[in-house]
Amino acid sequence: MADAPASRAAALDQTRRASAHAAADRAAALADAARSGDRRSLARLLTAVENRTAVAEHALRRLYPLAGGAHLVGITGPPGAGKSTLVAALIAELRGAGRTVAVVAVDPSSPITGGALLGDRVRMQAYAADDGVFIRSMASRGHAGGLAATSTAAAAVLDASGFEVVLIETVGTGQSEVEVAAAADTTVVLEAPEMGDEVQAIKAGLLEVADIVVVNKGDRPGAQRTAAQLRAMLVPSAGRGDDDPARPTPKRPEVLVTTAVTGEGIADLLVALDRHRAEGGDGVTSAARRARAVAQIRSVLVERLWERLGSSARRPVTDGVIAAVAEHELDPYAAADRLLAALSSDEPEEVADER
Ligand SMILES: Nc1nc2c(ncn2[C@@H]2O[C@H](COP(=O)(O)OP(=O)(O)O)[C@@H](O)[C@H]2O)c(=O)[nH]1
Ligand SMILES: [Mg+2]
Repeated sequence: MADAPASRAAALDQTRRASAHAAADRAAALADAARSGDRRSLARLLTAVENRTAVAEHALRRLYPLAGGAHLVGITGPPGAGKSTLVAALIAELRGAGRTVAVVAVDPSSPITGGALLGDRVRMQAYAADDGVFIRSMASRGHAGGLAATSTAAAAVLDASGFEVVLIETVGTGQSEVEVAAAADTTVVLEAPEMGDEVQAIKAGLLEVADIVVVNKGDRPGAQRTAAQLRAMLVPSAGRGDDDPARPTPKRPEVLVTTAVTGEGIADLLVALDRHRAEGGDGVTSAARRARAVAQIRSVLVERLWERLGSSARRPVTDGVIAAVAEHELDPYAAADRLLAALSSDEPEEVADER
């Protein structure tokens, strides 16, 4: 690319600028339509977010300042614990109270599988005629931090589109609890009774991120006992890690029992959710929002830096450094230092491409 004739480079730049303009125009149209209630535009925006397109970036730039009003609730836990059933019950409870709700179901393990979508289609049908409900499955595309980035961006779009509550449903895989917590104001960790030794295994993850722990399948034997064990276990312990600023400070979570299939305990869960948001006030909410801001900026920064390092002007240097690390001639720390130094030194800035 570096040795393309100047005229060709100029033509490429022009094409790139034209397509950036087209993306910005399309993003503005979609974002405005989504905000005025057009569900097809909203769905298209979320597809753009999922695919991390230029349209998504332009739309987020427009929508982010209009978001911030919704209560973002993360719902995570192992497969089969009853997350989807609980989400359906919460939707019913919220709608009963006249509140609007959007759901983003993110499955890090199976990007857009028929199964996940089928389940959503069934859930969607119940609310097909209800403008106060929007449900959407998304993949996280396996990026590092992709789950948090995708969930956060999708939640911002839904928030700006006027939904009062945004439920982010994710399969618990250890890391995903942490990631969903990064995207939510309030994180609910779901467990089923009869876990036995698993209680120990989930302990660390729970302590890190749960604002509310729900033992679902309250109709099964052992549910109350599991809840009691969890309450005993979740006593706050001293000196737990605040070494990572991107993680919310651990709190002592409330433990509730629900039976999602019958709706029992769901009203109490909604009360607990509202209380967490209200009590948290500036404290909890702003800590969560600050952590989210850090995570978002960090992910965009890394992307931007990597993009700049791959520009035609810098490509040869970047490729050389990558090759040197691959050959073990250079360690990755020295490589990063060298690339950063190259970025901040004499190199010409890129032609502004209005991204
Ligand atoms: N007995 C009982 N079964 C439940 C309850 N909630 C969900 N289930 C069932 O547990 C299974 C898994 O539920 P699902 O919501 O798909 O779990 P997810 O994988 O966490 O989303 C389904 O067969 C549900 O009908 C409950 O409260 N009691
Ligand atoms: Mg599910």
